[in-house]
Amino acid sequence: MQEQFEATLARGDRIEPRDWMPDDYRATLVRQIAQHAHSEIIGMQPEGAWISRAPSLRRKATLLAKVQDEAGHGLYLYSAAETLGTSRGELTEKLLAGRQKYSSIFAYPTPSYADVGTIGWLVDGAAICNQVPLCRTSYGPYGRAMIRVCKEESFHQRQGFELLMTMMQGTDEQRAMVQESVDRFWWPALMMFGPPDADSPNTARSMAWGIKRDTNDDLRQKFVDMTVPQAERLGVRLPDDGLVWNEARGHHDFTPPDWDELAAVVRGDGPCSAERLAHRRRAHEDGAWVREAALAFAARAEADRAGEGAR
Ligand code: FAQ
Repeated sequence: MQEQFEATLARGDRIEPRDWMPDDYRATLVRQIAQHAHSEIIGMQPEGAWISRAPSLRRKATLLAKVQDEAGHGLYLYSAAETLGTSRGELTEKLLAGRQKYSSIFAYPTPSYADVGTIGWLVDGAAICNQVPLCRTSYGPYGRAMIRVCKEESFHQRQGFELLMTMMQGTDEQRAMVQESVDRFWWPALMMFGPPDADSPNTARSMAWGIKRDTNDDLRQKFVDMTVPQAERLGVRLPDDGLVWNEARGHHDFTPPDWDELAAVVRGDGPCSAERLAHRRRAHEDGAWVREAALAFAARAEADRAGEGAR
């Protein structure tokens, strides 16, 4: 069985739910997919806070649609995790108990409306860099979920860029709002890719299994290279004096973010960590009656079907 698993990976074929897989491969996938799903759901909060205060009907409708898309991404991902023998309820309980994580980026506040644009541009931009290679991940249901997620994330990134471009063409005050927001989000966006490769306990094994296709540092570099010309086009400054084009490397050099800060946020000590989990817990409790009603409806439908079968 182990040989068959390895041969499938060596051929570049996908592992499917019914295939044999090593326990560690399964556990790693559940960990990563669950963390990813939780990020999408918790990630609805920072931007969702602006739905009621969006400055126009068009901006409100766009933001509503984007936040709903994130909910959809969470659902595809929980479904992908369920094919590995776990349930969405179980994963949610682990998140609420602090036993599973969500992306560090969502532990930061969104005090300014410009943050809606910055999240679209930088956070969805980083998500695209990280997730496009995951369309080729070795586990079938995860890779297939990623295809639609990435298409929608590209659209989200464009909407963020367009929002910021509109503000940059506005008043001095609006331009200052954009710059202030970019100054706050730049470093946390770099942290989204995880710790440096040398300090990443999971990367080597996840790469060998084809779960991850690129290392954290390679994806971070790709993000920086992609973002610099976009920042120039927008007319914002990325807040790093060490950010320069390195001709010999064919890449931009840049200052690494504060890794101690990432470690603290990952531990659950981010500026909004407690608030995000408390909000998620409240929403889960408030939704209990919906889950109970859906289960009762399903049980009733099942009983009706069984009754019809017996007649
Ligand atoms: N935040 O050994 P590694 C989105 C943890 S995009 C929190 O390098 P790995 C879209 C890591 O889990 C965001 N924890 O780990 C959106 C591990 O801890 P563990 C979601 C982090 O897995 C946009 C430990 O540190 N995207 O939601 C972070 O090989 C706008 C050691 O790290 C994904 O989840 C972090 N930044 O690589 C939504 C993408 N970094 O579990 C709304 C899929 C590391 O051993 C609005 N995930 N950790 O206890 C991945 O690609 C990988 O899991 C990485 C981490 C790259 C995040």
